[in-house]
Amino acid sequence: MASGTPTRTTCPYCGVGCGVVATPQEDGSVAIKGDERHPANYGRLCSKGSALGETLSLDDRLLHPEIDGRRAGWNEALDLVAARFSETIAEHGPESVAFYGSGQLLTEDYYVANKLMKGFIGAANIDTNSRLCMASSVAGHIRAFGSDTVPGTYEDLEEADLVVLVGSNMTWCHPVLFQRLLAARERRGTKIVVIDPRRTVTAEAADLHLAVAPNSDVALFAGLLDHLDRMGLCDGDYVGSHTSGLDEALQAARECGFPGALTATRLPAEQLREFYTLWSCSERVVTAYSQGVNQSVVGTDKVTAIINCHLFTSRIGRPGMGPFSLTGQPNAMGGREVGGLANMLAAHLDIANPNHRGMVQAFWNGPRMAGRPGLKAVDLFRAVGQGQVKAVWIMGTNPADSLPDADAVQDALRRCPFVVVSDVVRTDTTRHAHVLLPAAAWAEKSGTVTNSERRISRQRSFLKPPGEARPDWRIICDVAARMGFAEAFDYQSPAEIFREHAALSGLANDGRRDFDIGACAELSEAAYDALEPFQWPRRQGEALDAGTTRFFAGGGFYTPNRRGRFVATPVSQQAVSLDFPLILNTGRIRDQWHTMTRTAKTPRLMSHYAESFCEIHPDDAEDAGVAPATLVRIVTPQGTVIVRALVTERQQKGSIFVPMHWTDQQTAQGRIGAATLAAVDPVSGQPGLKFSGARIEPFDVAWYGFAVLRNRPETIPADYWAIAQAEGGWRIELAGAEPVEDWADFAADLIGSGENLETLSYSDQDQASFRLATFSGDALLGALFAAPQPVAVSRTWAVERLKASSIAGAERLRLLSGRPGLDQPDPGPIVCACFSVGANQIAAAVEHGASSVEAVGAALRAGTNCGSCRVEIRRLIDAAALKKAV
Ligand SMILES: Nc1nc2c(c(=O)[nH]1)N[C@H]1C(S)=C(S)[C@@H](COP(=O)(O)OP(=O)(O)OC[C@H]3O[C@@H](n4cnc5c(=O)[nH]c(N)nc54)[C@H](O)[C@@H]3O)O[C@H]1N2
Ligand SMILES: Nc1nc2c(c(=O)[nH]1)N[C@H]1C(S)=C(S)[C@@H](COP(=O)(O)OP(=O)(O)OC[C@H]3O[C@@H](n4cnc5c(=O)[nH]c(N)nc54)[C@H](O)[C@@H]3O)O[C@H]1N2
Ligand code: SF4
Ligand SMILES: [Mo]
Repeated sequence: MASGTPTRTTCPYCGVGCGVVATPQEDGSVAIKGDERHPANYGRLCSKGSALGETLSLDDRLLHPEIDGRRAGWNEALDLVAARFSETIAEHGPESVAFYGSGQLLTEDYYVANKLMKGFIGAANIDTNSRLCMASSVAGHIRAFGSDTVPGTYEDLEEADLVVLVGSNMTWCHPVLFQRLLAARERRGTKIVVIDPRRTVTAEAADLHLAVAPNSDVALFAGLLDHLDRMGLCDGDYVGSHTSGLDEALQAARECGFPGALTATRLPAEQLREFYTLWSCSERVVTAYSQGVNQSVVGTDKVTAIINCHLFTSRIGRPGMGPFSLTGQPNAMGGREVGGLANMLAAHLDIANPNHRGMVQAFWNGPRMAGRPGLKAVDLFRAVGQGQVKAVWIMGTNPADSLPDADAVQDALRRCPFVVVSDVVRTDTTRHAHVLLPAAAWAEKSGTVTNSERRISRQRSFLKPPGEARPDWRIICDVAARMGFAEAFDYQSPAEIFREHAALSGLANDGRRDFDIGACAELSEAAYDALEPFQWPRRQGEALDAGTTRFFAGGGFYTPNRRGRFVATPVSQQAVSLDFPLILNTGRIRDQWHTMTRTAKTPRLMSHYAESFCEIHPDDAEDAGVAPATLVRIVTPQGTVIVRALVTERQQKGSIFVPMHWTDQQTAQGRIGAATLAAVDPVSGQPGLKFSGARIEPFDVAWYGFAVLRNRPETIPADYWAIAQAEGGWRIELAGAEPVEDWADFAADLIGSGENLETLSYSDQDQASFRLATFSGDALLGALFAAPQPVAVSRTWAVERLKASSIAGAERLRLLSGRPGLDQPDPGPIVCACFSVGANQIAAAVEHGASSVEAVGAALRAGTNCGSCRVEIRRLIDAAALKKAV
C-alpha cells in the first residue's frame, strides 16, 4: 500500500471488534488510530489496539516454509502435507487426521478449513481454541434457544439500568466496551455489579462486587430464579406462549433457594439480598459474562442458570435487556458461523441432523460428508497422544501453551507421526512441527470477522506479506487441491469464499435459522472491498445497513417447537484435595494477548507487568512461608511452575491467580498451562481453566538479580529468568538456587565481553551483592544487579538508561547504585501504557493537588486515551488520600 493511504480495518485482538485506521508512513512505520465511523468503538482504542503499529516488525516472522527444520519451497511443503494427509486417510480412515484452528482466523480461512475437513475428508475432527473459550456459551445458547444466538447488542449495555458482569474482567479484557458502559453510567446512572472471586480492577469500578466462592455461579443464579418466583416476577404470558421446561427448572431452583445460594457463594446474606433485590427491581438488566462462566466444568449450567432468569422475566431481546456472552477472540463468532467446532456444521446447521448434512453435502458437492461430530480439543489431543489421530494441522493457535495439562499436549505432539503448523512466528507449538508454514499476519490479510454483537467487519490488508508468507485460506485451498479437490477449492479471492458462505447461510432458510447473511450472496468484489460493518441477520434482499437486530423479544426460538427452553441446573461442587488445597485460577492481564506472540514485542505493553506472577492472599502466603516479591513454586498433579509472588488482599483466601500469558519464550518455568487441570464440562467439552487443585511453596534461592541488556542473550544461565522487551533492549528478572562463584563471568555471559568494552563493577565483601555495568563507547551495553533479596533497583529508570546515547562520569556510578539522582525523577512502574506514565509520576501529580482521575489526566495525559488504567489511577489517588488521613 502506498504510504500515506489510510486503510480501514479491524483490530485483531478482542471480540469487541474495534475499527482501526492504519496508515503506512514513509519511514516504514504504520500509524494506528481508532475508526470513528466504526459502530463498535466510534474511534476509541485500548492500550493493545493503539500499540498495534509496534507489533509489525519482521525480525521474528516466519518467512519460508520449513520441513523438519530446513527451509523448503512452497510446492515441496504443500505436496508433502497433502500426500501425508491423503496417505493417512487411505490407510487409517478419515478420522485418523485432524485440524485444530483458531478464533483468530478470518471467516474465509475458517470456512475453507471446515469445508475441507467436513465435506471432503469426510470427518468432523476439526476443532478450535474456541473450545477453550466459547464452547459453554455455544452449548448454553443451543440448549435454551435451539441455536447459537447472541440475542442482544452493545447498545443494550448502554440502555440498561443494571449491568451484571459475571466472571468478566471487562476493564482489561473488553476495554473499549467497558469505556462505553462507563460513559453510559455517567449519563443514566447505570448500576454495575461484578461477580468474581477476585477483586479485579473491574470489581473496583463496580457499585457492588460479589466475591463469590469459585464456581458457585450456578447456585447464585438458581437462587435468583427462586427469588424472582417468590417476588411474583414471572412473565406468565411470555413463559406460557414462548417457552417450555419451566417446572423442572423451578424445582431445581427451589431446592437451592436463598440458603443454597448463601452456602455455595459464601457471601454475606445482606450482599446476596442486595443483589437479588437489584436484579428484581431493574427491568432493564443485562447479564454479561465471560470466562469465569465458560471455563468451568459446570460452564454450560452457569450459562443456563443465567438465561433461565432472563427467560422467566422476558428480559431478553428488548432494549437494555438480555443475557450477553462477551466473546473473547476477534473472530470467535465468525468461527461459530462457519461451523468450525467439531460438533457443528456450517452456517449454524446441525451436524447431528441428517437433513442438514444432506443439504450441505449437496451444496458443496463434496464426495464424503462427516457423519457424526468429531473430537473436541482436549479429547482431540488425547487421541493424538494415544495414536488414534496420526496427522494434525494446527493453524493460528498455540496449544502447547494454551491447552490445559499442556506438557501432556507437548508429549502428544512429540509422538504424533505428522504435525503441520501454520503460524506467523516461532512458538512453543512450532517446535513440534514437521512442516512449518509461514502465514500472512494481520496487516497483510484480507477477509471478515464477526464481533460479540454479531457485527461483521472487514479486515483489510495494508502491507504486503513478507518473504514467502501466504494467507491461510490460500494455504488450505492449495492443500485441498493437491488432495484431489481442486474444483471445489478453486477460489480466487476471499470475497468469493465469503459469497459462498453467505449463500449457504441463506439456503432454504426462510427465517428457520438465526444465521442468515443471504443478502451478501452476490456481493461483487468492489462491494466486498467497500463493505461497511453490519449486523446479522441480513436475509436475501435486505439492506445491509438496516437497523439494529435483537432476538427473542416475541419468542421465535429455533427449537423444533419454536419455544425457548428452561433447563434445570442442579447445584454441585468441585472439590480440592488435601494435597492440593488451593484453587488455581488463571486469566488475563491488561496489556498482554494470550501467548504473547505479538504484545510481547512492544516495550510499552511489557512495562505494565514485565514478568508473570501469582496473586496470593496474605494468609495463604504466610501459611506457605512465601514472602512478598519472592519466587513461589506452584505445584499441581499436572506440573510445576515458578513465578513472582504478588501477595494481595484482592485475592480471596484459598485461591490463587496466575496469568495465562507467559511461555517458554519469555520465562524459565512459568508456563501455567503445564499446571492446569484438563477436566471438562460434560456438555460443552470446555476445560475448567479457572479451577485446578494446587499448592504453593517458596522457591528457595541464593540470589536474585535484575539486568538490562541491549542484546537478547542466547542462553540465560539462571534457574529462574523472565525476559521482556524494553525500549532499546531487554530487561530480565533473574534468580538462582546456588550461589554464583564468579559474578564477573556470569555478567560477561549475559551482557557480552570484549576488549573495547568498559566495565564498572561493585560488590560487597562476601560477594553477596554485586552490581556491574558494561559500556560500549559512551552507551550502556548492559547492567546487572544481584543481591540475596529481591533487588531494589528502579526498573523503569534503569531500563531508560539503555536509550541514553551517552552515560559518563557520575552518571555511571549512579547507575551502579540502581537509583536515579534527584535531578532525574524515577517514573516508577508504568501504569498508563498509552502515554508511558509511571506510578511515581502519578503520585507526584496527586501530591501537587490532582485529586481526581480527570485532574491526573489533565496534568499527565495518563488515562486519557483508552482509559483502561483509570481504575489503577483511582487506586493511587485513594492510597494517597488514605496516607494523608492516617
Ligand atoms: N488484555 C487482554 N484482553 C483479552 C484477551 C487477552 O489475552 N488479553 N483475550 C481475549 C479472550 S480470547 C477472551 S476469552 C477474553 C476473556 O475475558 P475475561 O473472561 O474477562 O478474562 P479472564 O481473565 O480469563 O477471566 C475473567 C475473570 O473470571 C474470574 N473467575 C474465575 N473463576 C470464577 C468463577 O467461578 N466465577 C466467576 N463469576 N468468576 C470467576 C477470574 O477471577 C477473572 O477475573 O478476553 C479477551 N480480551
Ligand atoms: N490457563 C489458561 N489457559 C487458557 C485460557 C485461560 O484463561 N487460562 N484461555 C483460553 C482461551 S479463552 C483462549 S481464546 C486460548 C488462546 O490461546 P491460543 O490461541 O493458543 O493463543 P494465541 O497466543 O492467541 O495463539 C495464536 C497463534 O496464532 C498466530 N497467528 C497470529 N495471526 C495469525 C494468522 O493470521 N495466521 C496464522 N496461521 N497464525 C496466526 C500467533 O503467532 C499465535 O502463535 O487460550 C486458552 N487457554
Ligand atoms: S477493545 Fe482493544 S483489543 Fe479489543 S478490539 Fe478494541 S482496540 Fe482491540
Ligand atoms: Mo478466548
